[in-house]
Amino acid sequence: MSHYKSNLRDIEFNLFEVLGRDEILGTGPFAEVDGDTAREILAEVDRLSREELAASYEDSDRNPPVFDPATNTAPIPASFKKSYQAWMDSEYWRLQISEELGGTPAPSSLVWALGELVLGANAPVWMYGAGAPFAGVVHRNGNERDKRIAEIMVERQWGATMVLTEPDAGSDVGAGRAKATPNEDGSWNIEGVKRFITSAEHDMSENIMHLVLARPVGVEGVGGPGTKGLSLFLLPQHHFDHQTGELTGERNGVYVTNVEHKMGIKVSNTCEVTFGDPSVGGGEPAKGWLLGEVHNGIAQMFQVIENARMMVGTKAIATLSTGYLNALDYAKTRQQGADLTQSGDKTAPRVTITHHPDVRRSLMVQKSFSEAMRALVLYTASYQDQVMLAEHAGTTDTDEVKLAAAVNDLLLPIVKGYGSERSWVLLGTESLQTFGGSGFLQEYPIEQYVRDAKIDTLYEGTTAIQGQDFFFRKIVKDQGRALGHLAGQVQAFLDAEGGNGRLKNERALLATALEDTNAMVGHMINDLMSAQDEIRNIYKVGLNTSRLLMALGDVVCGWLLLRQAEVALEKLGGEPSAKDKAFYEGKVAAAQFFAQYNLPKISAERAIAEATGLDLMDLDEASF
Ligand code: ST9
Ligand code: FAD
Repeated sequence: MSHYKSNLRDIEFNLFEVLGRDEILGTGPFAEVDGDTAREILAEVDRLSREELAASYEDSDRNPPVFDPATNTAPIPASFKKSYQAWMDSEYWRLQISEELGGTPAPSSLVWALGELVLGANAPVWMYGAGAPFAGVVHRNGNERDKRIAEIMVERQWGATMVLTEPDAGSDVGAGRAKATPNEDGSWNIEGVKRFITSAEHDMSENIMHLVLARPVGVEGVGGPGTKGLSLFLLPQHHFDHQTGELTGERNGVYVTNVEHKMGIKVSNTCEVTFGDPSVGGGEPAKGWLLGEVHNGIAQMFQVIENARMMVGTKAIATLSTGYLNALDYAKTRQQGADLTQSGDKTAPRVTITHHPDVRRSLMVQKSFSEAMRALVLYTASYQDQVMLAEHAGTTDTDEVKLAAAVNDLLLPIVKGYGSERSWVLLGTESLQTFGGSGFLQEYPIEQYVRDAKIDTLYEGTTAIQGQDFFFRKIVKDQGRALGHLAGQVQAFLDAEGGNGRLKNERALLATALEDTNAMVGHMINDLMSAQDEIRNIYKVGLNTSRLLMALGDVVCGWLLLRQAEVALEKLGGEPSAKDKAFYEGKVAAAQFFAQYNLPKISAERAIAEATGLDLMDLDEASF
């Protein structure tokens, strides 16, 4: 039986009943994918995920790849290879790339809906299979040479990596020391050691293209300090003919010199990569090409990072959803204790644990958060759809499209930072807990979910980095434009009458939560302004950036659920089937629960933010 329990009904509810994606499917850049095709694809990827992709989830955790230092390889277990091949053979990864690269473009919202299914079933399949979207970034930023390389990457289904991190440069990417020196033929030699590089070694494609940040040396005007001095180089594992793609038989001096032993996602090789070290491998130089022949590495790499942050948030949320549905199944059959109303009667019949108030609370916590965060992912993706449509129409310069791009940027740290924190915590405190002691066993998938989801709060920028990105870049630097738009959307919902009867109380809770978060933002901006006179006041801001991220995440999620509840209430007013009736009632219940049990906590967060002083920063380190 599959470990993976998907929620296709809710995915379709989001896409078609709430976000109205039928309106854009089959049009413009998405001409090839109309609404019916999208539904067929969803059904097939759902099946594929639950069956072939999920099949190796457990085995590849228990029998992960082993690094062989003699050959610098870490072969992938056969079970996982089968899942990977099933995904590649399905060709659905082509929905993520442009027609020029052999793709069939689909709206981002459909892509991330499919992403949820694949990532929930076996996330490393999606990651190893990301060569084509990586090629998309190469194509978009490349010159003629790079565009051909991108085509080859897709034609030959090469793997690809993003190579930023070094032992002394994690969150602080700008501290990277890997250096690049130019060769006379226009190529560059890279030297240095990178750490924690996902998918840098495996035996599932004939070649791997590394997208590497390194600092040019010996060239006037480039390669200064910090992130802005980094350039992006394309380094293949094996050299190849840049026209035909045929491997030349020459190895490039890019070697994996270690594979980490990890808590989770063990089949996803996390590699130390050594570039151009004469004592490693065959001692070849590590030769690469400057992407687009422009020194703009960090901005180019952020095109990959933005996609990867969306991926990580979606992975986390997908895992919480399957964790919840597994817990729900278990709770429906596990009998333990009598109903609380009969607790005095020792002969009372035993009931399933779904009868116990605390289990019900826990299940609804899981349901409401996983559905809220699915809504968050797909709502965010709907802004990406808008940008894609504009790119196709050549109208990206309009204020409306610029705003859509900014709103997407604002929402990304919520998807990644809030999504991963809430998911990882709830998988442990609620989903695993529902199983009692059995949750701790490897017989059930939850303990692996907990281990596999922890990474999501760490890579692609830790939660602290997401909080800072959210406040300093996405709110302050943006001068509050995107945030103003989002808050305006919530306010417009509150001002309208929809669902006002049954959801009256919850709408009032949302209004208070919005007011609280507005006040938090205002307070933090005042602290920031006051830092112009007293620089240490910026610490007060730093003490609250993660808090604000989580609070605003709750507001957006609360609002999205209430918006869904409004749609559900409308449907309930018609004549839904019994199955749909239960589904829509569940939507209303989840929205009410989320508002009643979470939103009031934001007032406390506001009080904490407003009371923030400098005591913590004044405390001597010795007193910790
Ligand atoms: C990692 C990988 O952890 C984990 C999983 C890998 C799985 C791989 C496979 C799946 C991926 C699939 C991808 C396929 C690709 C598909 C693409 C399809 C379309 N937004 O604030 P400043 C830029 S990898 C955009 O001064 P600092 C911007 O250019 C490791 N751009 O920063 C800016 O210039 P300007 C991940 C942004 O103080 C410039 O950076 N590691 C953003 O110098 C400088 O900005 C991390 O994530 C943004 N949000 O450096 C590092 N932010 O301002 C985490 C910055 O002029 N650390 N830029 O526009 C950080 O993010 C730091 O904040 C820092 C700070 C490094 C940016
Ligand atoms: P550090 O930056 O040392 O952070 C330590 C702690 O300090 C964290 O809690 C952090 O939040 C906090 N902190 C650091 N700086 C600040 C600050 N300025 N303000 C507040 N708090 C701060 N990298 C790649 O380039 N490519 C990959 O494919 C890749 N895959 C990975 C796969 C795995 C399994 C892992 C574990 C990592 C991967 N990484 C990859 C690296 C990953 O992106 C980094 O681990 C991450 O960015 C954090 O860096 P660090 O581990 O050095 O932690």
